[in-house]
Amino acid sequence: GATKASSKNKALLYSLLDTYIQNDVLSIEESIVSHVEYTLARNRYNFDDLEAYQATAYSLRDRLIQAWNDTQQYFKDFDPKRVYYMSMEFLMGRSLTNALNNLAVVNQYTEALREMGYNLEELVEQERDAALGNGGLGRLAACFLDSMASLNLPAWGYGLRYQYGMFRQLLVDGFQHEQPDYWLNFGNPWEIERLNVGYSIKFYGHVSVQEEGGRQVFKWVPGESVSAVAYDNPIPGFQTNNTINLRLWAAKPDREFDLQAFNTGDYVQAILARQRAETLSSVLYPDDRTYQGKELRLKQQHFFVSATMQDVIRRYRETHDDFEAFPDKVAFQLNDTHPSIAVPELMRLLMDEHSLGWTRAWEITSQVFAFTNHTVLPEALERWPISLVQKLLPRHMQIIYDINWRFLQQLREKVGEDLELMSRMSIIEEGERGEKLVRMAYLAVVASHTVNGVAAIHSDIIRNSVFKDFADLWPHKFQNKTNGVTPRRWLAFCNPPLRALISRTLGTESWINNLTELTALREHADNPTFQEEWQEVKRTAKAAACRKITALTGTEVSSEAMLDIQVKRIHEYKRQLLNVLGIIHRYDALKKMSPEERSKVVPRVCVIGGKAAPGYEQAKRIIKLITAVGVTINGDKETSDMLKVVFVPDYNVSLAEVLIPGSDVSQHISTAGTEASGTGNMKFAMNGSLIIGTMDGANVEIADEIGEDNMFIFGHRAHEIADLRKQRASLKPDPRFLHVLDLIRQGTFGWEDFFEPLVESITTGGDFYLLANDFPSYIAVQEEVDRAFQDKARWTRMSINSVAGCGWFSSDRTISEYAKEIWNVEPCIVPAP
Ligand code: IMP
Ligand code: B1N
Repeated sequence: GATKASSKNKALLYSLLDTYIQNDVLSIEESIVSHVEYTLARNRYNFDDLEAYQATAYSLRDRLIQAWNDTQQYFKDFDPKRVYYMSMEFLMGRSLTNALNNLAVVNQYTEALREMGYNLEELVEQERDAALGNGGLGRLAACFLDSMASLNLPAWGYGLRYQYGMFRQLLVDGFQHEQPDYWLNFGNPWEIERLNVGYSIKFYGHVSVQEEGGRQVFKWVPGESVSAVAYDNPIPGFQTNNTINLRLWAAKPDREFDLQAFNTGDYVQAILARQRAETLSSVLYPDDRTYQGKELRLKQQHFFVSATMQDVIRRYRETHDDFEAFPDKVAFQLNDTHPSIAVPELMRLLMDEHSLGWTRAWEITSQVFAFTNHTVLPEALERWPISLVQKLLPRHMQIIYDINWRFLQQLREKVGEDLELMSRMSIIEEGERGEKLVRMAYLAVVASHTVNGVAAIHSDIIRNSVFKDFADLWPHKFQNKTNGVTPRRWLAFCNPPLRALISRTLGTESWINNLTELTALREHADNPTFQEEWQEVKRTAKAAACRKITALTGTEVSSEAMLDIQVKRIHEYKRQLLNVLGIIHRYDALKKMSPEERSKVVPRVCVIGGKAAPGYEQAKRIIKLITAVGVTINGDKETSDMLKVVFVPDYNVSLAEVLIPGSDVSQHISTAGTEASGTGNMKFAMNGSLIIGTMDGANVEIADEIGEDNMFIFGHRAHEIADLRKQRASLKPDPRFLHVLDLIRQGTFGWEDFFEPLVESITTGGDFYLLANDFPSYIAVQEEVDRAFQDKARWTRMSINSVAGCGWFSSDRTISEYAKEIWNVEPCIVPAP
């Protein structure tokens, strides 16, 4: 039995660890070496870089755990309203540099490792990225955690602990190959396994109804059950002791569920069947923006959501006897519709497990959820077939029908018998061929007290088209929360020379927590000495980026040339193809010049990187086109001093941290109205890289903040797009556009048959993303870019003004808005130890 609390020597227990963790160099050395010896069981006088990295990570983890424990203890005692950020994706990247900087121990660790014979910068490279996300949506969740910790909010993240993260992209002959990302190969020193925190998650089976005391009681008899086990990941804030938690769930065989299976005789088969439960959380779906309707994906969603709801209810119930205060203590943010099955799950738990009636359960449910929409592309909207939901989650299907029925009643009372409107707004869609579907976005809208888009233009589109009927019904529900990025990872930690220059100039580091202070840089924008220092910072970062590019691609790139980068998921709407067409046009123009003319051209290195969803044929063709164009252009001695084209493989968070600070310009050129926000644009601007962009997503607000004359804006505006699409068939494209297509067709880059579907997609009435329409202004703005680059003072001023105008795009600003205007949560500052 456990020792009674009263017989424990509390005074001794409390004092024992008081002096354990100290941050002088010797203590750090001792802590690293003790992890080498006792955690890794290696010789303390013989360990390699990987082990040195791991021991360093464990040593830091001790420090994180201390702050984490203090924080959780304080939250528990103080019992503030908490927010839970629910996301199927968290694209965390590496943790070492982030932890060192946040705990303010970079110098001590650098020195400790140096004395022991190791180089911190090399150890950093040993860490695998935690790539539990596809792109912007997952990285946004990671930036939000950073801001929630730094703003001392009582917040937690909840997600899934995939064993295979985003695939590793390999290029073979210029074609994308996908390789498994088994990132846990050498363990994960940052996480804390909580084998004691586990919940049973049910699937399949049927629902039985019983009368109990004049009340109908629903009992879900599952056909399958797996266990969810918690893995906690401490998230430190910057210059605060507050350390919040990212709790990720992993599937394990359920302890009790299938005992009968063992009585049938085949013991080994029964064990193997149990073991298969673990596959549930094993892999991240690598598709962003194409909904596939896979059963395993819905299973993952329910698994994640059910574990989270049970955990939050359990925590709440530790300090509350009933659910009256639940909405005052709990806020859930749904990161897109992926966790929206949480709505019927919370209803089920409140009604079936905690005996609340429908009305009270709905009052509570509709006060705790808020929902963020991240895309308006119709192919991304989740719509689960009723037959699948019915089979996998029979009780949830009943609840969804009930929610819908009551919603439609309410609608009828308000607007009368408008059948057309009711079928338009119904959560259940009568699909083609009689197949009914659950519109998850509508379920989320109906149940949430607040719905938000992720940039001003996107929130307008939501209100005026995607959710127009709902916005008319409930105008107060709809808000905008423009995305942001953490200025720690994306400026201060990835670009130390720029951090130093800014801090020296402003005489303080307070801008890191209060990014609008950067506007003070404007007054230095034309100062020649400051410009010199600014250029020197860029040279350093650019040299590092160029070294990385050469290491990854084998192509020598000069850091004298303009470094032009487009890195993001490969997608037709993001128009990497427009970039390639522009490059081909540039090449063609170079070829037609005299050597004399050519020598006056601004040399350019064009870098494109990003992953294509494995089943997305057109995106994969675009990758091959980029590499094929690169082979031809880079191999052409006549022009290769003036133009290089490289595709960087396996774009991820860590590569972004090197490329972004080094770039001169970056491209964010989606068709207006298609990119909800974009966050890469903010990261580039924050590092003084000038933006070539359309008036789409957050670019619109970037232009407001840093000024259009500090960017290179081109292309048609969102309000023009619908008409242009209607008139596509009658468009006479610019001859230069047609010539570029001819060059591809003629086989200038080989593979002309393989590229035909790409050419086809942007000709003869196709061209859904309007490349032909925007091509002339794209070429014109590129010429403007070249002119600007030749005027060093002008360019540097624009670069300084970019950084100066980035204050609005700190995720601290975004999260403060969420906290005040959606969650109603306040900072809960943990006292210093
Ligand atoms: P929960 O809120 O009970 O789920 O706790 C979250 C985590 O905080 C747990 O895994 C505990 O390790 C930790 N924790 C919970 N209560 C306390 C406490 O009173 N002091 C310190 N840590 C706690
Ligand atoms: O979310 C980002 C935005 O900045 C981007 O503009 C937006 O495209 C991105 C299904 C998605 N929208 N939808 C997804 C991801 C995974 C998936 O399975 C959709 N990602 C975005 C942050 O707001």
